[in-house]
Amino acid sequence: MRTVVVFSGAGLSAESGIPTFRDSDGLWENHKIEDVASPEGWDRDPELVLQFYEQRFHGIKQAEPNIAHRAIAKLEEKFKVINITQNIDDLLERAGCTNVEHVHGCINQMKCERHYNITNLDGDTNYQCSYLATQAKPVVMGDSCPVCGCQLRPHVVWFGEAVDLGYDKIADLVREVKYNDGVFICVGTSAEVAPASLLIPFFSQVQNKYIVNLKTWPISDYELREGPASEQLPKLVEELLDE
Ligand code: BJW
Repeated sequence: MRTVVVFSGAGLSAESGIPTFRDSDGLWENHKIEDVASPEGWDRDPELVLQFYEQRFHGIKQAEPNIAHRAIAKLEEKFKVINITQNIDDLLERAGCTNVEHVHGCINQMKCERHYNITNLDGDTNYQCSYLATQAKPVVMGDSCPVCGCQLRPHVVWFGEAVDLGYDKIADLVREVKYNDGVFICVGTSAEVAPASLLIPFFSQVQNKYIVNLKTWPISDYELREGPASEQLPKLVEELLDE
């Protein structure tokens, strides 16, 4: 079975009413990144950070998957599909996708503020506090970790925090896609944030690769499908299913 890897960003969920980050009217227009998406911001004013994510939690709960999410799920009729998403929403899962990796975390989960890991010289990872659980309602000030008693926070990845990307796994995935005539689709991301953005150069050795975005992309070896994901992805998916 051919493998399709779909790497997505905020543009995929924009037409579900979830704002992107860097477009005009995006989330960073109204919030300073360093205040709401960094460990330093959390140390300064955790209440502000929790309010920001409480709004996001409710916004995501109210949103519905759009045609583009559903088109990705449809690919599973014929392909092994692996979603690597930077989005913290669960719209891919709600559209029916069965294999979704959230590299920047997920709004449906919460963790202890001491969840950060320390990797020793042998490469072993030890969590300061390993508490990680599903959150059915947004975390508020005073919600404390049942393991160590510290404040809880949403399970999202802020600037300066480690991204769980597993380079060995990615290298295996690139090989898998390359050798089973697979496909790499990058949809709705500005690719401004590393290390997730490095997936794009990693997959450049794959033959069938597409960028789906509202705006032109200065990247030569990818086929650009310019326009809203809700128009471009269903078309691309139909083409791939017809091959
Ligand atoms: C459409 C559309 C439609 C619209 N159809 N398309 C220099 C200084 C300091 C740091 C760095 C530095 N250089 C590199 C770094 C590292 C830093 C980084 O990359 N910074 C850059 C900004 C420069 N990265 C990190 O800090 C990462 N961690 C790290 O590097 O750790 C090192 C480490 C190792 C070991 C131990 C410890 C540390 C962490 C990055 C975490 C990013 N987190 C956020 C918030 C997550 C939680 C939340 O959602 O609130 O992730 S930031 C934000 O950006 C979010 C997104 O996932 C991410 C990417 O944004 P995305 O999805 O691309 O959205 P936009 O808005 O940028 O783009 C939308 C796109 O959609 C546009 O192209 C539109 O055209 C398009 N679009 N509508 C199709 N309808």
